[in-house]
Amino acid sequence: MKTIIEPFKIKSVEPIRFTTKEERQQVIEKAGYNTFLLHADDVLIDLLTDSGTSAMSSEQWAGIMRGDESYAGSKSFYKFEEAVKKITGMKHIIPTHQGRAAEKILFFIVGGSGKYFPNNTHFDTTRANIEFTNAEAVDILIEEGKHPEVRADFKGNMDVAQLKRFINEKGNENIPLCMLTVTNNSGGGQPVSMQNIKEVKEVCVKHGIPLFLDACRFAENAYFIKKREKGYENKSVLAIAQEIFSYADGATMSAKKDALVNIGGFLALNDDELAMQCRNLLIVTEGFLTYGGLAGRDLEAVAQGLEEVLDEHYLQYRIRSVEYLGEKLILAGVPIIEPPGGHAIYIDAKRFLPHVPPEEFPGQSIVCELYIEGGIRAVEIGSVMFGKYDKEGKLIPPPMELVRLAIPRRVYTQSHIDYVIEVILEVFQNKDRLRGYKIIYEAPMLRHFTALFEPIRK
Ligand code: P71
Repeated sequence: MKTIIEPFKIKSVEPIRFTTKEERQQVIEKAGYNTFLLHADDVLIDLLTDSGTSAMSSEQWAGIMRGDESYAGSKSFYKFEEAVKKITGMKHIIPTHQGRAAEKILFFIVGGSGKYFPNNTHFDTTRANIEFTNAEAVDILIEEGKHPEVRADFKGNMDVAQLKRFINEKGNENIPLCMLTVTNNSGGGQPVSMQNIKEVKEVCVKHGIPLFLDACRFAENAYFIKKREKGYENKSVLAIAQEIFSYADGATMSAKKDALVNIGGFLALNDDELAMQCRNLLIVTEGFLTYGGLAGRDLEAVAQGLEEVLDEHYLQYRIRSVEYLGEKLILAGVPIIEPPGGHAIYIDAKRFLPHVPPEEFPGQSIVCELYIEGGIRAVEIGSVMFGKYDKEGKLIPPPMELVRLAIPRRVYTQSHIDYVIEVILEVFQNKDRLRGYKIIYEAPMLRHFTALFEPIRK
């Protein structure tokens, strides 16, 4: 087998700025040791997120010029609608400016106190939008998915037996919908199998609960199904994606991931009544029905991106380039979630820094060190992002303490990734020197975006 290469050549480049370690030490201190608060210009390799950071193709840029900016009934909207319908098969396609806007509209309507929303694992914005309505967001992930070192093909699967128990306990009348996040971002970018989607759907049908997808990374999930699930090896990724959506009654999507654009999203629905309610809210908060907070040109770029993301050469390169980073780290003994996920590598901070307890945010410590050592920006997905407090103000940590290295789509080359590996290995060698952090400021919701930290000096 020959090297799997980037299935594109580069037409336009963007310089990255080099800084010294001393500069980075000052800059991160000034940012309160929170990488969200860094100036991107001070970052060399930006692995904060794969969201909105894709490089667009020449065809997408051409679409930007073709964008029809009519307020109502834009030609670009119909192109967008057709592209989304082709994949999702859904009846109502509602554009939104990004994923969380779709979530906000949906949960504002179906949420409220006394309601429960099960998911394999809610991502932070989904959880926040549910909790904002005083409803409860509940994670029902299979046990394997909670153990970084356990290798399994579909660690994003929902625990179906537990879902059944949950429905019996809470009552289906209190569960307006059940969600599946494909791939499971908070759990390591791990895919959900078609078998699991079908089983969850069956349970939902039996109890009259609609099934929704959080579909940000549906193409990566579909590719994993093709590679790992029996019976799908000869199906096209498009056909697999269509089958995934065929089991869903609705979907929220951040187009900033698998639609290969810098901004955009949508809500897709089959239910006429719910769609009408969502559209009414859309007009109040996002914009008219045919643009939903986006420009016509953005809709063009999404339509084109949805076509390109299902190209199997692209997906082969995409999944392989993430796996390449993971393989090299595993080989060097760095603990990561195994197997590598679709859009990111997740360092297991608990095993990387066993001497730093969750209350001292081991993930945040690694994130800061990666920046200081090599100008690499990553993000903590652990007690900073998902930690809660009990009545006594004691931290309730989530099951895993992770550092995510998210790989923007079509942006970095193999030598960028080789450099990232070198920096991680250097930090790993010096891990005993790393110390924990404490929070000195935090917002009441989604605190990770703006929290300020201080190193704990013992
Ligand atoms: C990611 C993001 C973007 C992000 C959000 C919060 C903190 C840091 C980075 C966004 C997702 C997502 C899933 C599964 C919904 C959203 C919201 N992910 N569901 O992973 O991963 O989409 O950003 O377009 O509003 O870095 P949105």
